[in-house]
Amino acid sequence: MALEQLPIIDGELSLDECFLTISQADQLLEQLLSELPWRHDELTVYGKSHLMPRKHCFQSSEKISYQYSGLVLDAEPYHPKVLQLKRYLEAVTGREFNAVLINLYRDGHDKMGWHSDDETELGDNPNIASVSLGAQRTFKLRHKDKAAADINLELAHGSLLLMAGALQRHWQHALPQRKKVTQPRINFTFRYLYR
Ligand SMILES: O=C(O)CCC(=O)C(=O)O
Ligand SMILES: [Mn+2]
Repeated sequence: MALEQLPIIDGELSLDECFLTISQADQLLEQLLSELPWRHDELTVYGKSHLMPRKHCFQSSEKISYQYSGLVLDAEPYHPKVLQLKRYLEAVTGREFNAVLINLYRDGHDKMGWHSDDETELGDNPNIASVSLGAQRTFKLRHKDKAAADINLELAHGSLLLMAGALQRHWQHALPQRKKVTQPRINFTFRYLYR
């Protein structure tokens, strides 16, 4: 399959629902669920600590750290399968990535709130390649100035969503809870961090 451009204003969005084959996605999910060094960090909100509603890890071949949600994550080396995925993505998209944030949503209670991937280290018009494995979940986008209707995408096992252009400046995204979902989901967001 191929990346298909979705109609959107103020940014670029493309989706390949079958970026990986089901058997590639199955194998990767099973191996990475058990082999990635998942962290379960706490966040402090209004002076109170809470465990985050997901687990995560951050990988790169460079000695970089990523400041995100009030945390500083130091990069761990790539898992060989994650490095392989990065190389495949770079070949398919023609874009370069030097780090990946990997989130584990253990079931439909885990989630991510509204935000843009607009940290300074990502530069002005970041390319963010999002690969999903496991339970299908809804990925929501909303325009910051309400200049367009909200967009809901179903991100399937083995799909690739590419966010590019001015998207992070004009839109926010979120992954809401889906309490009926009992299966885990892994999401990789490959990024390029400038230092
Ligand atoms: O899990 C997802 O699909 C989105 C993750 C995300 O937005 C992020 O890691 O910044
Ligand atoms: Mn994001």
